[in-house]
Amino acid sequence: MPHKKRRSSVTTAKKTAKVPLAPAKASKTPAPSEQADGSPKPTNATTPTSAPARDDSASSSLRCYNIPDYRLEHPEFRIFMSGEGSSLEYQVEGDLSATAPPIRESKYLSREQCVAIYRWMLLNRRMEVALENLYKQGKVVGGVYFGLGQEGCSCASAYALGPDDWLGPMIRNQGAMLVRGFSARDIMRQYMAKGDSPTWGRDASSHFGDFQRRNVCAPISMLGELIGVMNGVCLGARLQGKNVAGLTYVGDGGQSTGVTYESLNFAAVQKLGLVLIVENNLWGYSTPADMQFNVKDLAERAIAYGIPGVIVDGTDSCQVYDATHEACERARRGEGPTLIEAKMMRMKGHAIHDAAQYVPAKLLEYWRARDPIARFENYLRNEKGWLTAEDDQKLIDDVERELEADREAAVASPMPDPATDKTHQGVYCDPSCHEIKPKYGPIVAKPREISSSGTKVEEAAVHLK
Ligand SMILES: Cc1ncc(C[n+]2csc(CCOP(=O)(O)OP(=O)(O)O)c2C)c(N)n1
Ligand SMILES: [Mg+2]
Repeated sequence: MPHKKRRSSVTTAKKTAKVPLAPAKASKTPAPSEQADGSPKPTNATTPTSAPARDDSASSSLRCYNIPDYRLEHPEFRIFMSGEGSSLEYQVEGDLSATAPPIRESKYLSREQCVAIYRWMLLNRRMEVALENLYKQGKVVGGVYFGLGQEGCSCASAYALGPDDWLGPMIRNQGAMLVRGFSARDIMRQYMAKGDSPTWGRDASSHFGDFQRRNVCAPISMLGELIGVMNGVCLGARLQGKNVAGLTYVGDGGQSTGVTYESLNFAAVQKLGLVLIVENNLWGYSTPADMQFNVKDLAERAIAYGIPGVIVDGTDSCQVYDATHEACERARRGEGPTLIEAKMMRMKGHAIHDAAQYVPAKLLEYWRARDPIARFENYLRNEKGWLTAEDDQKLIDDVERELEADREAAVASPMPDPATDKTHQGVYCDPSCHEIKPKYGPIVAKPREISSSGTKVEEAAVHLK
């Protein structure tokens, strides 16, 4: 058995190295992160024994894994604790002087699509500013979570989904909710626990979805749990004869939970269409990434599951879109899950109650210069010439107008009235609540192909019969 296991790992390694992600077509001169042929430089490759010092059996079993890295810069810094007692603080060490890199040209996005993503990002940010103000006015019930600095990741990834695909957002992915069809009005009503909010005032935060029209699973606060739910969505669709992409997110902290491992492993073995974006925003509450895990890049963990992993700059919408698009295509072809590590920075505290004074100022400054919206705006206006100053202003004004109308409507919405609201009495579904039926067609159970190891693997439904 050990022999068999080793052989299958080698196969996996080869597959991992062949992730069908290619560099942007417009990059004629290799960027610092690229090799001469334009392909992204793999990071952290474990070198095989092509030129071993000693050709013994141990060295000949060494394998090589590549993680494509689409970033145009590779910041090297470390956050560590210094001092003691009341003077304990985090410090950052490394080169933080580099100017922000350009946006990487997308292989897929048209001018109209880029402008559309830019608009979603603007709406995402402006809505969160409005939410912060509503909170300060005492109108929000509970807390508010922000995705400041992560709008490119949320919006561009959700933009890559097709109508039959599914989204499982987490608390910072309000931009993804907007892209998937919820309005800012819905989100603001939800935070204010209004009677006409998506959960009719039963939840005062971001725990809502829509599995009938928008294919959105509600966020689950227990970190990593949503991955298993998205697995179920993908498996369910497949049993109905359709491969769909199920996009969800986990943080740099959440990625270390046991359920994340279990769910990713299950997705890998069953070749489910899971697209997992690991949002490495450098902080899990007040714990810096450097104190949470020991690998250099979280995408490396994909190797252990035997699935493709890829690194993108989470503040570059084009990179996020391209990687997510290719992962979704792979999912729809039934080829299995992909792990995308998006590197960026959480630019506010964990939630509104957290002033994040523990974050070194220099680090904030560094990432502020990598603001996803300002950089994308510069790309559209100055690098591509796709947006004139006038059109940009019109678009911003339009977003402001839409948001103001939504904010007013949300504030004017009534609070729930349990005495008069007879329709939405319960918190939980009961059999009369709604019909649960297959979405894509009748259940079909097909035997899956024979795996390379010769074992015949069959669909779960066969076992359920
Ligand atoms: C299983 C589990 N453990 C702990 C928590 C409490 N908790 C909520 S958010 C959070 C930090 C999450 O950090 P990260 O995963 O990096 O996501 P980010 O907030 O940075 O987006 C923790 C520890 C939880 N919700 N679930
Ligand atoms: Mg985090």
